[in-house]
Amino acid sequence: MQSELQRFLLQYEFGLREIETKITILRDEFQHLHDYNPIEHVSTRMKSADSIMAKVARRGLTPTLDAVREHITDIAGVRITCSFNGDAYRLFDLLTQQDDVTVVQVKDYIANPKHNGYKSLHAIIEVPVYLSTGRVDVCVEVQFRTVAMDFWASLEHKIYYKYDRIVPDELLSELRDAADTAAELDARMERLHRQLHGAQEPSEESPVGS
Ligand code: 0O2
Repeated sequence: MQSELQRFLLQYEFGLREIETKITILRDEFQHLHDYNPIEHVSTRMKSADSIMAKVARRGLTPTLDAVREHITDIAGVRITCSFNGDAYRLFDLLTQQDDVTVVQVKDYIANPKHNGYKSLHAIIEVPVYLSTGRVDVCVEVQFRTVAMDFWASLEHKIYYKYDRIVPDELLSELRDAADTAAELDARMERLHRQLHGAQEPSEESPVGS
């Protein structure tokens, strides 16, 4: 069972590598064509077997690999931190329009921020991986967000876990204020960037599906 699980998880690691390669190609081509890099940094993470199983238990699923494949879509995760919201949407489009990428789900928390102020564009995408035994399609969760929002989210995440998910009201309201400040900074920096590089449509007006 252990080696079966390891082999199963390996497929997701390969899926992660496929997406990383696609992002690297987009970034390098962008740099070459426009002399501009829309990506500040990219990080990847694999969910551990223990946290996959904890999520399976929380959801009351049968602990089988088939159930995990069907229901746990964030085993492989990629986070793309961009300078501006416009870049987040543009990269989302460029990645999801590729022929071998299937979009399973999109949550646009940039256009519709969460109640706590969280802003990020999430996509669950499926990508083929070719093994010696043939093709398998694996899900990868891709998050696109700005540097300012990444800064906010990493602190909020720490606070959330420090307080064991029950954050005091006062701190919640401070976090919401900080999220507004980060969003204002994003909008301001993007305006300045557009002035520098010529007028383009503002990103906040280009949510997914519009
Ligand atoms: P980690 O450690 O980053 O992986 P699901 O994850 O499918 O059970 P959910 O919450 O509906 O359900 O999915 P969603 O909204 O797409 O969020 C998944 C991930 O987005 C989270 O993964 C976080 O990484 C990030 N995220 C979502 N909401 C927030 C938020 O309010 N604050 C911060 N800081 N991050 C958020 P994990 O598994 O929670 O954590």
